[in-house]
Amino acid sequence: MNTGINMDLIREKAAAMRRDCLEMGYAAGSHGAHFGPALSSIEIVASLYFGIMNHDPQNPCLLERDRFVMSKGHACLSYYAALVEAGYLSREEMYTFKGDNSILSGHPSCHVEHGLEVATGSLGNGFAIACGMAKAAKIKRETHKVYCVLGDGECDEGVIWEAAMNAVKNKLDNMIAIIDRNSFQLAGKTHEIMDLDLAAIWKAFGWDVFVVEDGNDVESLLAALKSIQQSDVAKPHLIIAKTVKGKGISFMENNLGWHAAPINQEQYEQAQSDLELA
Ligand SMILES: Cc1ncc(C[n+]2csc(CCOP(=O)(O)OP(=O)(O)O)c2C)c(N)n1
Repeated sequence: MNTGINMDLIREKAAAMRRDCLEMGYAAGSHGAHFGPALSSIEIVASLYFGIMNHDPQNPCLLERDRFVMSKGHACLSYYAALVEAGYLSREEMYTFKGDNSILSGHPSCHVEHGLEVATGSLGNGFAIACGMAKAAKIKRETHKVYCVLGDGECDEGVIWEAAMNAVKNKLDNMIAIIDRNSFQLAGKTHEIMDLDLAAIWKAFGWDVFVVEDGNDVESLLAALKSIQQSDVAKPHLIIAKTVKGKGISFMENNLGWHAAPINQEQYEQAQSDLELA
């Protein structure tokens, strides 16, 4: 359970999570991995798991636990890495990523006993499910929160906006969405594919919107997340966190070629030394 916020701990966990992502992606061999989308989201996921969320790895099914949904399911490496660092998954399990019979598939499947709440990967659906979970909590008068990470390109999906409207109608102030605004999607730069003013649109839909200029900075993220925790605004909350796709590994940063790819030994060694230096 979280009793207070330790910024150094979150930074240490974030650094460990980056190394875990690299290890898992390398272990997946020719299957490759979505390195870029995971690396941009590391500080967001680390801040939630090690600074904000009420959860207990010893009791993964605790009714009062805050729920986490990785709606951009292809970025599951950062989610799995947080679960490893928190103790929901063993290191042995970590190295089974994408292997036969592994619970750690290329997109998350549902294994609540390991902290995996919701199967995601079809973009937009995770967010809609998260809004449904927040509504269910309201109906049952449960006090936990639902935290959901989504991609900026994911906001092109129609289901996002159906769920966003519904969340406002139902005053789901227990719903906190965080957009990993890395400005890239699968096939190009997000603004070239669909040039959306995300802050303006989400505000127009009725959400309580925060913009974090450096979403790879733990302190900035925590400031926004803490003010949401203390807020009495009867609206669902959204953080738009501006991040760097591939953050932390020099040749992956802002490089669309690393949205998803296998990594060879030479690249792995370069990435290792980047992460050691970071
Ligand atoms: C419904 C649906 N359509 C298409 C895809 C294929 N797809 C996987 S990742 C991706 C891009 C997502 O971009 P973004 O949300 O910006 O996330 P990023 O990878 O940049 O973090 C797409 C289109 C999908 N997973 N689901």
